[in-house]
Amino acid sequence: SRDAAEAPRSWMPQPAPAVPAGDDVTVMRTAILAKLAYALGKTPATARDRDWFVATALALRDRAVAASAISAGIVPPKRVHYLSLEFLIGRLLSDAMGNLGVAETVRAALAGLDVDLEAVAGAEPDAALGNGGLGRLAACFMESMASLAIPAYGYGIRYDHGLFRQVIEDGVQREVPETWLAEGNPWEFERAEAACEVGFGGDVAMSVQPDGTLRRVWRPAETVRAVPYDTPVIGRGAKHVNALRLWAARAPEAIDLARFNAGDHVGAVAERARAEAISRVLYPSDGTPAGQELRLRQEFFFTSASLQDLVRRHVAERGDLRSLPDHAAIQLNDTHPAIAVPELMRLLVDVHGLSWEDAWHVTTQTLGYTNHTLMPEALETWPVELMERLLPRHMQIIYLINWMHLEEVSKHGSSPEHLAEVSLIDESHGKRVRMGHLAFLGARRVNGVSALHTELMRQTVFAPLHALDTDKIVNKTNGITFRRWLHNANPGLTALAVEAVGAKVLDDPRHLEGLAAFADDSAFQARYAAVRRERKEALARVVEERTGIALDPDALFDVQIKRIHEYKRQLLNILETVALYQAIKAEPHRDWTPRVKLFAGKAAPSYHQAKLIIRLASDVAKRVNADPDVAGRLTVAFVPNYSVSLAESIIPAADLSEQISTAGLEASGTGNMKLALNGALTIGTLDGANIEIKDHVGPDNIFIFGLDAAGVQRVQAQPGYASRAIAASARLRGALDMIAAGGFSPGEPGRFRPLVDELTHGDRFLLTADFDDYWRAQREVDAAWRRPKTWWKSAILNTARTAWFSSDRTMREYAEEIWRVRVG
Ligand code: B1N
Repeated sequence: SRDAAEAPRSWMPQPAPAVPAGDDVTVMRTAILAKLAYALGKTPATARDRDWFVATALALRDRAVAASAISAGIVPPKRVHYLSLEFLIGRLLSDAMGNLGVAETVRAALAGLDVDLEAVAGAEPDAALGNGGLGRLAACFMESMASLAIPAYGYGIRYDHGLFRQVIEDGVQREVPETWLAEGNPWEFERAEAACEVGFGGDVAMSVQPDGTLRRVWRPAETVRAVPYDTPVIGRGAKHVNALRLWAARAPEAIDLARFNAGDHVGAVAERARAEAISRVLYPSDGTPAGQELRLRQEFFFTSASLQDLVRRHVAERGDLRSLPDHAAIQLNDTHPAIAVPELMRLLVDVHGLSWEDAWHVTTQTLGYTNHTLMPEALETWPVELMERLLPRHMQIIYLINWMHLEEVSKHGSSPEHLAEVSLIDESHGKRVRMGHLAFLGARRVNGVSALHTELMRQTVFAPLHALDTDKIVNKTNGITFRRWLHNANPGLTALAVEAVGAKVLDDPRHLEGLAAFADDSAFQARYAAVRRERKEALARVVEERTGIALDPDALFDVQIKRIHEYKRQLLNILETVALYQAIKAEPHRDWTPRVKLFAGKAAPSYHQAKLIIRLASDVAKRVNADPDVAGRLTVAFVPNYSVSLAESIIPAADLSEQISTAGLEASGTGNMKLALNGALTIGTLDGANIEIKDHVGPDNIFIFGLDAAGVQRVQAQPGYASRAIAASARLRGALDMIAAGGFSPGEPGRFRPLVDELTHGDRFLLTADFDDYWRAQREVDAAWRRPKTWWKSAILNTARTAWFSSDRTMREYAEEIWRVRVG
């Protein structure tokens, strides 16, 4: 950061004029200096990188507001409302500059002040309001909707603390609170005037209406104020701007004055602490249910506030709520906002007086539900007892929906077993509300996130409900925004693509296909490889800074970056690493392909096996990196604190992308798309979107191994497969034995016992079944790397043929088939 004690510069006294004048760069510089002076109260001499960031962000926000239809009071024909408990947006500066088309202007404006744009951009904290793929998907969708000019609100929670910061100490993950708001947030507008009240608890009473009819009214015991904060989401070319509206929880009364005056200074603010706890922290669970009352309070809090907000807007703009489906689509990102089904019914029936039938029609014509996982332990259910206590009126509505639903199903003659399967209430282990079923019944369309996942939804978890309405489940394969994951994260590759196929590729990624014509061209290959090389050198600097491990940019960079989860099988990758280490030591003079294995990802704090996998990766790295026998051939690093911004530096530098989940368990994956787009070749199973990536890039340009989803089901039906697989593979045994014998934990030989035990007794995720074929595929990778002409051809073809994975394509499909909203 800059030295505050530096001598004043000649340009320092220059006041920030109110009216911009001069060329673009001068105007921008003036705007930034004005923010620095009048919004921050700083001078260039006292400004830190962080202050320059805030000043720049504020100057850009002005332009976003100027471009916004919302500020212009335009009422679009129909809006999308994307409800998500997570928005993993990361940093916003380069998105904003890119989409406003001012990146070079800002760079020059700052350079003229002797300020480096990279340093300023690096001072922005990541908004880590999500765990992984689900939250990042919501962020990509928001960017694409703005770029496609789809009028939309994103609705979520403004967590004070996003996903924890991961510190690795002696291989052990420690979680440290994350404080992205500590120095304020220049992108957002607080809109205290638009606050809503959200109730909890209490009872349900009857009230006589003026016309003599009876209505049920919920009388909550407790209310929490939801205060919205809007962040502008700027579309490409700033032709359209949407809002991400995040709710903060506040107590209705800041302080209990009577208690305070009676001397109870802590008790006077206890209520407030309880209310505000709702938006305090993001749950760090990813794919595992957080069975906590606070989690249910978070879910209802943001869902209710969002529905109240959009209902209020509709009434103001259109009057009659029966026309809601014509003007609003509401998308539920997983079941976290599934309480929207009874909450919308309550608002329509109890508050606005619609008949049950009209309200049910409005609800089921407005809601859509996206499922992101079929793993049984990740499917949300809430105890009926908890729901009755926290949301008594909603529980009544759920019972009524269920009663009508079961009546309807029974008409066609149904067995008790069938009724139990389709019921909203699971009675197998205490009474619990099945949130997936609730969302399914309340939605007009239910979608999966890849072709395979959608097919498995129809065949497994949702099969009984699917049979009742076979048009309801549709597929919408995930996508990623190319503006962030190619244009901003990899400007070198983007410049090369523009040079080769023209600037039109920036507006329509389908033009990337034109790169295929250059795939064989050695001059083009050399330039493509040079871009990669430069990114690898930059990544090597980052990794050395964070871990002390030096990487050789000439080696193959093999990366597995994602949440740590047993089904994602980081352990399979580590086992292969150990086997490779042993093989190199056994034959040190063979011409091994030099490889760097990079791991990064967070484990849920209470997920012990996942934390042990991190520890094993770190311990393996320690031994391998210290062994001169393998030096220059194998290097292993676990890079701490994986985040959106770390992903932005790893992805452009990756040669090989590890997508090795047990087939049938990764709903889609989106890191797989980012890496393929940036030209990393995939080694992967036929799972999630890997299958569609293979279809697009072609089988010669991807390394597929292992069981497919059907094969997994077959093997899982054969008890004892793990011991047979281990017995059959000397290589696997060698790796397992070395780990079990303390080869990587000499001071504590039993350290990895739980991992070894899981593999030898049970092996839920079939690592043992896939190991040998994975090894085979990895040696194919080695051989391919030693044929640079074909390697780079494949890499270029990956970039050329992954245009379909743009989230613009995904959003167009949602707009047309789910939301029925016009694009542009
Ligand atoms: O959603 C992503 C997919 O690409 C991934 O394959 C999928 O694993 C991921 C509970 C989840 N599924 N379920 C979650 C996250 C947080 C939580 O509290 C579940 N995340 C996914 C986008 O479709």
